[in-house]
Amino acid sequence: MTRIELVTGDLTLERVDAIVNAANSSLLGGGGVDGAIHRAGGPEILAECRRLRATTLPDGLPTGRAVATTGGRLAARWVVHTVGPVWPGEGPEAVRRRALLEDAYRNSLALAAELGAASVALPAVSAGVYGWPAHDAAEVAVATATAAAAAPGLVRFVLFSERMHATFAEAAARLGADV
Ligand code: AR6
Repeated sequence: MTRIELVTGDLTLERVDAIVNAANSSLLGGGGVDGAIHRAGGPEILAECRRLRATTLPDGLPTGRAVATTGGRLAARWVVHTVGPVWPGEGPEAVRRRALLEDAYRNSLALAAELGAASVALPAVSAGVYGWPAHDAAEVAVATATAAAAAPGLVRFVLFSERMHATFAEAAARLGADV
């Protein structure tokens, strides 16, 4: 059984086994939560990302996939890096990319479980720089976590603002999810 929690806060301060990074395909850092994780976790995380690029991921991490590194100086033992899709605007392409956002959550949760994490904390992937509308990003996140076949026992969404927290709570209520 997986328990899902919604909290407002800073993901980098989470005392969980693994945190999920909303990265980009390069895995070499960026702004938003990605920048915050590298700043807080220190250079060991980037060094491991560079090793991954030099070995198994020469073309980078495809959208929707997940890969793990050390948590460096973070309380979390692992960072699970995933890449959400960029919002393309309303239309058929949004439907296709929505499936990639589901993949990002599903693959991140499965990888955290495979590593042996009992708890994992996640941000609202794609809902910042990548522009995904918050209400839909929240719905994908909660629906995918609720339905995940493989996930740690505790899945905690750490939302950066009260507004995003309320948006996730509304999505959970719409879905009838137990959070
Ligand atoms: N803790 C929790 N949530 C945070 C934090 C934090 N410390 N900082 C930001 N957020 P974003 P994306 C929220 O832009 O949309 C990067 O440059 C933020 O308010 O971090 O997937 C990457 O390198 C928003 O709700 O990720 C990529 O290039 C959510 O985290 C690109 O941004 C996600 O926003 C990825 O864009």
